[in-house]
Amino acid sequence: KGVRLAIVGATGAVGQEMMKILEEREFKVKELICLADPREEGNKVRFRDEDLTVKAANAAAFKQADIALFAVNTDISKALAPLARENNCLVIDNSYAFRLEENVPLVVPEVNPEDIAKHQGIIANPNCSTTIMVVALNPIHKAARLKRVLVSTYQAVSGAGKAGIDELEQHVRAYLAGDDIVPEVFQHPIAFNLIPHIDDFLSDNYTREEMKLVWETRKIMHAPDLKIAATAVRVPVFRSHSESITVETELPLKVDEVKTIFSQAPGVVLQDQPENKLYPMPLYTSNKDEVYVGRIRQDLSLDNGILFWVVADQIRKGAATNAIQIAEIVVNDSLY
Ligand code: 11C
Repeated sequence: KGVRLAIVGATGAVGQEMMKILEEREFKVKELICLADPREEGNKVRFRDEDLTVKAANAAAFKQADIALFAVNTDISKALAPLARENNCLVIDNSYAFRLEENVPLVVPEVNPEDIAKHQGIIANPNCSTTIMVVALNPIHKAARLKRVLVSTYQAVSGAGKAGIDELEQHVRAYLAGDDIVPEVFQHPIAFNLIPHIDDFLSDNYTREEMKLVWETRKIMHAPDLKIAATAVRVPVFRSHSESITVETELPLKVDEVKTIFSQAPGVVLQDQPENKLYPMPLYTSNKDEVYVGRIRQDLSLDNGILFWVVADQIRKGAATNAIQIAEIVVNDSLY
């Protein structure tokens, strides 16, 4: 009983997290097929107290699978997804490759689960900072209609994978030892610094990471005209992205109403007791699946404006958990 599930990129940070979450959520897997780069073929990965052998991601491997969770970069997704499709394997892709394609649903289950049924063989998982933001924006949109969103992100180094984690550690050690720092993963030294540059700069001086927050949010929320502008910043935090968000709504909202909305919203944990120094922080949201919201305030500069602070584990809810939530709906509703 269960599905034959492949993970493409099973040895990477997101792939490994997916395996943990499949165990935790007792996902009904008949067979787990762990796929990676041919150079990793034969390596072992642990799943449910068993050592599974990593195989190369090729046509024969996809033939054995009903669903494949892709946790690889955009180029590899573009190369391998057609191979999976030719072999009747449904792709749930975590990369940027297909997110904006018309026939590819871009899904956050708390926001637009109904889009899953429209898939034509590929379902896309959004960028981590987008996923985290829309879980918090959607209940506000439902209650008072969003007119405008301004967001600044504070993104953990693990957004750049294991290499990003290693680089922060190395830079901290080198900085404290007074040694030279040679950035490789990031554009500048990341220890004790902030870098307002994630992904490439585009023609209008926004980065692609900033524009993903615009394009992907509009698609997920079915709000093509929503006004959004973003600044994305890399911070020396290992895990969990944070976001400072200001929204303008059509209908007025009081802070207490917003607290009630967040306390009832799916996937959200309200943490807003300034008097007890309680607000979301990345050290404490890591390894959790929920999106934490706090510091809710009325905007002093705007009618119908609300400010809040959002933090969530971007490897879990921002990537692995969201993909597995999508897979759960696919399996429950027999959509593969
Ligand atoms: C980061 N958000 O923190 C990026 C990583 O489109 O899936 C994920 C990029 C993406 O660096």
